[in-house]
Amino acid sequence: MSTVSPGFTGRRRGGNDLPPGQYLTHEFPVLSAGPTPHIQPEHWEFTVANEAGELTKWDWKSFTSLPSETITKDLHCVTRWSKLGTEWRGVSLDLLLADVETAADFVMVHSYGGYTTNLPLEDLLDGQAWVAYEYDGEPLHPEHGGPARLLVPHLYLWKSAKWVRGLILSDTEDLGFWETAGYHEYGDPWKEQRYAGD
Ligand SMILES: Nc1nc2c(c(=O)[nH]1)N[C@H]1C(S)=C(S)[C@@H](COP(=O)(O)O)O[C@H]1N2
Ligand SMILES: [Mo]
Repeated sequence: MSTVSPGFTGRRRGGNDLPPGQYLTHEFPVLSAGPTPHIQPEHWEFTVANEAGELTKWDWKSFTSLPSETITKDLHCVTRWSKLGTEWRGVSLDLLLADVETAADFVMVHSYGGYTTNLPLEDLLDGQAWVAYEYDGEPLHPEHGGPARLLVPHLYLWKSAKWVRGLILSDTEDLGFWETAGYHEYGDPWKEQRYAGD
Protein backbone atom coordinates (compact mmCIF):
# COMPACT_ATOMS: atom_id res chain seq x y z
CA MET A 1 0.00 0.00 0.00
CA SER A 2 1.56 3.28 -1.07
CA THR A 3 -1.48 5.42 -0.32
CA VAL A 4 -0.94 7.78 2.59
CA SER A 5 -4.06 9.20 4.11
CA PRO A 6 -4.01 12.99 4.59
CA GLY A 7 -4.39 12.52 8.32
CA PHE A 8 -0.93 11.03 8.46
CA THR A 9 1.01 13.82 6.71
CA GLY A 10 1.45 15.60 10.04
CA ARG A 11 2.94 12.61 11.83
CA ARG A 12 6.66 13.01 12.06
CA ARG A 13 9.43 12.26 14.51
CA GLY A 14 7.24 9.42 15.72
CA GLY A 15 4.73 11.76 17.31
CA ASN A 16 1.53 13.50 16.35
CA ASP A 17 2.74 17.03 15.64
CA LEU A 18 -0.43 18.43 14.15
CA PRO A 19 -3.07 19.77 16.56
CA PRO A 20 -6.71 18.94 15.80
CA GLY A 21 -8.22 20.70 12.78
CA GLN A 22 -4.84 21.87 11.41
CA TYR A 23 -3.22 21.11 8.05
CA LEU A 24 0.44 21.14 7.17
CA THR A 25 1.97 23.82 4.96
CA HIS A 26 5.53 24.38 3.79
CA GLU A 27 4.77 28.00 2.85
CA PHE A 28 5.14 30.78 5.35
CA PRO A 29 1.87 32.71 4.92
CA VAL A 30 1.75 36.36 5.95
CA LEU A 31 -1.21 37.28 8.15
CA SER A 32 -1.41 40.92 9.18
CA ALA A 33 -4.50 42.84 10.24
CA GLY A 34 -3.13 46.08 8.79
CA PRO A 35 -0.22 47.53 6.84
CA THR A 36 3.32 46.44 7.64
CA PRO A 37 5.05 49.06 9.78
CA HIS A 38 8.64 49.68 8.73
CA ILE A 39 10.66 50.34 11.88
CA GLN A 40 14.34 51.04 11.54
CA PRO A 41 16.34 49.20 14.22
CA GLU A 42 17.81 52.53 15.40
CA HIS A 43 14.27 53.70 16.18
CA TRP A 44 13.17 50.40 17.74
CA GLU A 45 12.60 50.14 21.47
CA PHE A 46 11.24 47.36 23.65
CA THR A 47 9.64 48.43 26.92
CA VAL A 48 8.29 46.37 29.80
CA ALA A 49 5.96 48.19 32.20
CA ASN A 50 5.16 46.45 35.47
CA GLU A 51 1.85 46.89 37.32
CA ALA A 52 3.34 49.86 39.24
CA GLY A 53 4.14 51.56 35.93
CA GLU A 54 7.91 51.13 36.30
CA LEU A 55 9.59 50.81 32.90
CA THR A 56 12.46 48.63 31.75
CA LYS A 57 13.70 49.47 28.25
CA TRP A 58 16.05 48.16 25.63
CA ASP A 59 17.12 49.82 22.42
CA TRP A 60 18.24 47.72 19.46
CA LYS A 61 21.88 47.73 20.54
CA SER A 62 21.26 46.69 24.14
CA PHE A 63 18.63 44.13 23.07
CA THR A 64 20.82 42.44 20.46
CA SER A 65 23.73 42.42 22.93
CA LEU A 66 21.75 40.09 25.21
CA PRO A 67 22.45 36.36 25.02
CA SER A 68 20.23 34.87 22.32
CA GLU A 69 19.05 31.36 21.56
CA THR A 70 18.29 29.32 18.46
CA ILE A 71 14.69 28.18 18.70
CA THR A 72 13.17 25.42 16.55
CA LYS A 73 9.40 25.28 16.93
CA ASP A 74 6.16 24.34 15.19
CA LEU A 75 3.72 27.18 14.39
CA HIS A 76 -0.07 26.81 14.49
CA CYS A 77 -2.32 29.50 13.04
CA VAL A 78 -5.99 29.60 13.97
CA THR A 79 -6.82 29.81 10.22
CA ARG A 80 -5.72 26.12 10.32
CA TRP A 81 -2.27 26.09 8.78
CA SER A 82 0.64 24.66 10.74
CA LYS A 83 4.30 24.91 9.81
CA LEU A 84 6.67 22.51 11.52
CA GLY A 85 10.28 22.95 12.57
CA THR A 86 10.69 26.69 11.99
CA GLU A 87 14.03 28.13 13.11
CA TRP A 88 14.44 31.46 14.88
CA ARG A 89 16.96 33.43 16.87
CA GLY A 90 15.73 35.47 19.78
CA VAL A 91 16.05 36.53 23.37
CA SER A 92 14.11 34.57 25.96
CA LEU A 93 11.43 36.33 27.95
CA ASP A 94 12.90 34.68 31.05
CA LEU A 95 15.94 36.86 30.49
CA LEU A 96 14.01 40.03 29.56
CA LEU A 97 11.77 39.71 32.63
CA ALA A 98 14.47 38.55 35.06
CA ASP A 99 14.96 41.95 36.71
CA VAL A 100 11.38 43.15 36.40
CA GLU A 101 9.69 43.33 39.78
CA THR A 102 6.17 42.01 39.43
CA ALA A 103 3.43 39.99 41.05
CA ALA A 104 1.15 40.46 38.03
CA ASP A 105 -0.70 37.54 36.45
CA PHE A 106 -1.43 39.01 33.01
CA VAL A 107 0.32 40.69 30.12
CA MET A 108 -0.88 42.88 27.28
CA VAL A 109 1.53 42.74 24.37
CA HIS A 110 1.74 45.91 22.26
CA SER A 111 3.05 46.25 18.73
CA TYR A 112 4.13 49.09 16.49
CA GLY A 113 1.03 49.73 14.37
CA GLY A 114 -1.35 49.26 17.30
CA TYR A 115 -1.91 45.48 17.43
CA THR A 116 -2.36 44.00 20.89
CA THR A 117 -2.75 40.51 22.32
CA ASN A 118 -3.19 39.26 25.88
CA LEU A 119 -1.58 36.34 27.72
CA PRO A 120 -1.08 35.03 31.24
CA LEU A 121 2.41 36.07 32.38
CA GLU A 122 3.31 32.44 33.15
CA ASP A 123 2.98 31.60 29.44
CA LEU A 124 5.90 33.92 28.69
CA LEU A 125 8.18 32.21 31.24
CA ASP A 126 10.04 28.89 31.63
CA GLY A 127 11.46 28.74 28.11
CA GLN A 128 8.13 29.20 26.35
CA ALA A 129 8.53 32.63 24.70
CA TRP A 130 11.09 34.81 22.96
CA VAL A 131 11.48 38.15 21.25
CA ALA A 132 12.77 36.84 17.92
CA TYR A 133 14.79 38.85 15.41
CA GLU A 134 16.07 36.23 12.95
CA TYR A 135 14.18 33.66 10.93
CA ASP A 136 15.97 30.86 9.09
CA GLY A 137 19.34 32.50 9.72
CA GLU A 138 18.34 35.88 8.26
CA PRO A 139 17.18 39.14 9.83
CA LEU A 140 13.42 38.85 10.34
CA HIS A 141 11.58 40.21 7.28
CA PRO A 142 9.23 43.16 8.00
CA GLU A 143 6.19 41.19 6.77
CA HIS A 144 6.87 38.53 9.40
CA GLY A 145 7.36 41.09 12.16
CA GLY A 146 10.89 42.46 11.75
CA PRO A 147 12.85 43.97 13.30
CA ALA A 148 11.50 41.76 16.11
CA ARG A 149 8.40 39.84 17.07
CA LEU A 150 7.12 37.91 20.01
CA LEU A 151 7.26 34.14 19.57
CA VAL A 152 4.94 32.09 21.81
CA PRO A 153 4.69 28.90 19.76
CA HIS A 154 2.67 26.82 22.23
CA LEU A 155 -0.35 29.10 21.61
CA TYR A 156 -2.08 29.95 18.32
CA LEU A 157 0.14 32.24 16.29
CA TRP A 158 -1.99 35.38 16.74
CA LYS A 159 -0.39 35.57 20.22
CA SER A 160 3.04 35.94 18.57
CA ALA A 161 2.77 39.70 18.05
CA LYS A 162 4.77 41.01 15.10
CA TRP A 163 6.64 44.35 15.38
CA VAL A 164 6.53 43.98 19.14
CA ARG A 165 7.25 47.18 21.09
CA GLY A 166 6.49 46.21 24.63
CA LEU A 167 4.61 44.43 27.39
CA ILE A 168 2.31 45.87 30.02
CA LEU A 169 2.00 43.68 33.11
CA SER A 170 -1.30 43.79 34.94
CA ASP A 171 -3.23 42.22 37.82
CA THR A 172 -6.32 41.98 35.64
CA GLU A 173 -6.93 40.30 32.30
CA ASP A 174 -7.83 42.62 29.44
CA LEU A 175 -8.47 41.42 25.89
CA GLY A 176 -6.30 42.21 22.87
CA PHE A 177 -7.18 42.82 19.22
CA TRP A 178 -8.39 39.35 18.14
CA GLU A 179 -9.57 38.38 21.60
CA THR A 180 -11.92 41.40 21.61
CA ALA A 181 -13.15 40.29 18.18
CA GLY A 182 -14.29 36.91 19.51
CA TYR A 183 -11.18 34.76 19.48
CA HIS A 184 -10.34 32.71 22.55
CA GLU A 185 -8.69 34.57 25.41
CA TYR A 186 -6.02 31.84 25.77
CA GLY A 187 -5.75 29.99 22.45
CA ASP A 188 -4.29 26.53 23.10
CA PRO A 189 -4.12 24.80 19.67
CA TRP A 190 -4.07 21.31 21.25
CA LYS A 191 -7.41 22.08 22.93
CA GLU A 192 -8.68 23.81 19.79
CA GLN A 193 -9.42 27.01 21.68
CA ARG A 194 -10.17 29.05 18.56
CA TYR A 195 -13.12 31.20 19.63
CA ALA A 196 -14.39 32.54 22.95
CA GLY A 197 -16.20 29.71 24.70
CA ASP A 198 -14.31 26.87 22.92
N1 LIG B 1 1.37 43.17 15.03
C1 LIG B 1 0.72 42.12 14.54
N2 LIG B 1 1.10 40.89 14.95
C2 LIG B 1 0.47 39.80 14.47
C3 LIG B 1 -0.62 39.93 13.58
C4 LIG B 1 -1.00 41.22 13.18
O1 LIG B 1 -1.95 41.42 12.39
N3 LIG B 1 -0.30 42.30 13.67
N4 LIG B 1 -1.27 38.79 13.12
C5 LIG B 1 -1.17 37.61 13.98
C6 LIG B 1 -1.68 36.43 13.31
S1 LIG B 1 -3.36 36.25 13.22
C7 LIG B 1 -0.85 35.45 12.86
S2 LIG B 1 -1.44 33.98 12.26
C8 LIG B 1 0.62 35.65 12.85
C9 LIG B 1 1.12 35.49 11.44
O2 LIG B 1 2.50 35.63 11.40
P1 LIG B 1 3.18 35.62 9.97
O3 LIG B 1 2.55 36.71 9.16
O4 LIG B 1 4.64 35.81 10.24
O5 LIG B 1 2.87 34.26 9.39
O6 LIG B 1 1.01 36.93 13.34
C10 LIG B 1 0.27 37.38 14.42
N5 LIG B 1 0.87 38.59 14.89
MO1 LIG C 1 -3.70 34.03 12.60
